[in-house]
Amino acid sequence: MSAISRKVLTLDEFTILQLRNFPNATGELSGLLRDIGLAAKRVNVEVNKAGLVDILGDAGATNIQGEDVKKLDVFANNQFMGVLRHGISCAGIGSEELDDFVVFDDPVSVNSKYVCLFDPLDGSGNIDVNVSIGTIFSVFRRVTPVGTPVTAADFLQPGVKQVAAGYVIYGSSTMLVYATRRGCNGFTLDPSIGEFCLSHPDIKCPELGKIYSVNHGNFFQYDEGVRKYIDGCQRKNKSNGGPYTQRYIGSMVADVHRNLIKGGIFMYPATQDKPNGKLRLLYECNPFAFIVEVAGGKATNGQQRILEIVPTELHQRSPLFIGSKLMMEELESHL
Ligand code: AHM
Ligand code: MG
Repeated sequence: MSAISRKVLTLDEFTILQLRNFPNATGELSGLLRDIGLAAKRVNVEVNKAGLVDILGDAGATNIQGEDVKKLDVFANNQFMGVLRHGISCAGIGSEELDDFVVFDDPVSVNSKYVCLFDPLDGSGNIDVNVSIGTIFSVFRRVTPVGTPVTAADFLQPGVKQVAAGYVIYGSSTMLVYATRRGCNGFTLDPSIGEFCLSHPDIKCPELGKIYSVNHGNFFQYDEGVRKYIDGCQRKNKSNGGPYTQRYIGSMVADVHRNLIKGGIFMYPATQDKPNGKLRLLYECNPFAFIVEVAGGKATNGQQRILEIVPTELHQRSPLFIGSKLMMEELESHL
């Protein structure tokens, strides 16, 4: 093996290498991913010292959805918004933490062709207890003309139109995983050089896994079909290799990441209390649906492919079933 082929690729090197295959590409998407990687590194530093400094705990406000906002959520939101605003690849953003989308209308940003939606710090209920949390992002090509301020139409596109989607997991090590139509790749942060390095090339979700992830506390609030499927997960079944193992961290990024690598199914169904489920379509369901589909899995709301839902609101919620292809097909036969 030559010295070059042994070399570990950084996130920047990898995106530039991809770019070389497209002579007409402008490099804007690479720039966007570099900006996101930078914000992720800054957030990672704060997440790592969350127990030490007074950044831990409630910021004392509630977000648009009436949920407590933790200080680190605010910090993460500001970091991602800041790098994208000051970068040259993003014309506007939507965030879980902001009531409305934000237009970047300075002369440079207004000429960018992408908009970005993100959940800056998902699983924030886990911050206080040192459990993995994450950032989720979704990138669309705008539908309004370049050079004009972005509008709601740029953000309310169905997930199939995503150009890229990804997540960062702040865990035992910090990883950035992103997918484009060409594949899904994972990068682990090497703290000694402060770079994300390609560690999981061309991720494929196993067709069948042994893990199911769901909040069992809500079991009696789920529809009959969902309850039947969950019941089946706990029984010996030669055709599906059951019984499965139940794993539920309560951080979607960590739960779906594990299932993506090991094979499994993650569910956040509708409940009596939450008839549309809990998770947000635009910055939680859509990006993961895109990533998991690129990796060979499936994602639905129980009736429809997640990526085909046409959104009507920035913060709309959706039930979510996502994971290994054969497990999803078995679930669908119950719904
Ligand atoms: P958040 O965006 O307020 O952090 O909520 C999203 C999180 C997901 O990461 C996780 O899968 C889910 O909420 C867990 O919810 P529950 O505690 O109801 O099972
Ligand atoms: Mg969140």
